[in-house]
Amino acid sequence: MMTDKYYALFEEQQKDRGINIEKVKSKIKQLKVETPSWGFGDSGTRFKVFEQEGVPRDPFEKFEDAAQVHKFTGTSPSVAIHIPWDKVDDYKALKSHAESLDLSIGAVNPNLFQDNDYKFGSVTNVDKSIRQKATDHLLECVDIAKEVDSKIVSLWFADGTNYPGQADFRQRKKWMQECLQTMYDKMDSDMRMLIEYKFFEPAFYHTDLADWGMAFNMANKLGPKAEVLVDTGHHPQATNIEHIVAYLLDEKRLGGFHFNSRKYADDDLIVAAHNPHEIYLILQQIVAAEEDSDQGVVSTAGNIAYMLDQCHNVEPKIPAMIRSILNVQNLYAKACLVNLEELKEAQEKQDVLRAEQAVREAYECDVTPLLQAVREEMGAAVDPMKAYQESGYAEKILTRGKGGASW
Ligand code: LRH
Ligand code: MN
Ligand code: MN
Repeated sequence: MMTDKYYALFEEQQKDRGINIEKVKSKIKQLKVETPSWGFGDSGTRFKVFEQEGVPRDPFEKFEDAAQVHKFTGTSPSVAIHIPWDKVDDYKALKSHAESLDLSIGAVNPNLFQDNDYKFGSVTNVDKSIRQKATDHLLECVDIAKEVDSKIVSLWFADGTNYPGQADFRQRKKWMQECLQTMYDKMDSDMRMLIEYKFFEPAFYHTDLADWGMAFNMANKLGPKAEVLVDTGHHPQATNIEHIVAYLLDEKRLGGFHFNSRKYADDDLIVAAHNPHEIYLILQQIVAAEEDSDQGVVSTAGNIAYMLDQCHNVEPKIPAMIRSILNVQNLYAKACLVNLEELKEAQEKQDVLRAEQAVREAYECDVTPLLQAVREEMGAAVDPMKAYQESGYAEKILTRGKGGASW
């Protein structure tokens, strides 16, 4: 097979570079990236939600579509749910359905932004009864997570204001902490609360959890079950996200990622469609942390919940998800090819160009033969996109018609 010829050459080249290729392969096999249920439904911008044909009509069908992504990539065995978008009468039935498809239910995401009551905030609302309602929803999501055996509840708040003077920042900070503490106390000791930040949108003046420092501080105040979630689309332009990631890893407070790409704001596009180098540099920090002498850093890196958070507004959703998974896998593979000893030596000698070269060289490697070999060994499709397109599934789901579930 042609693949073998190219792979043999690749392996030789990497061995010459001092790379332990078997270790790299096993790391790639271990990489799992969760898909978001909402990425399979209809979505759009604030101007229009376009309806696509064949979109899932309920949470059960979202899992069926997610199963296709995992079937061909072998890399996305869990699906995040968003409540109430994925509200069902029987969560145990949803769990069994997921398991019958070789999937599990991943992070449970409360939704505190789509109710009229939350116009002026949820856990930071000046009205105590609305704060209570929001807290009750957080507790409901902890219960759902327990019911479906998920260990993660992932929080994002739209809470914020549009105008100077509109609200009392410090008071709101206290209210948020109070509500989150109530939720935290209800979580089992092996559960994790992931706290996501975002600097703007929908609020245009201030957002209560605007950046990683605020999320980190909140996690620290709550305790060890709370960690920070980094959504790659949630920073001002030119933010050094890999530095944030390294910092949080060192503090043992990096809990997870929402991967997506953006050109301008929180665009939620296919991962690495824009600026793949940024995702590579993030993953490179993680791969380096996996080799840290501090076991706490190693285990933090090993427990990261990798998730996609995307909305496919104009493109077909299942292949868009496959593309994203493959892009993350591709960039992770490259990150594994950095010769860390060489990098360390260059850093110690303050050899700027050699250090930069060590990081760049791996990025420039074509990892196609490596990924093909790994997929073959994993029993996944060697070319997952092609295999999906030839499977006939996209045609089969057209019988669902238009007007599926939307976010
Ligand atoms: C907010 C966000 C958050 C939500 C998701 C739908 O922009 O990234 O993670 O839960 O989008
Ligand atoms: Mn997100
Ligand atoms: Mn977002």
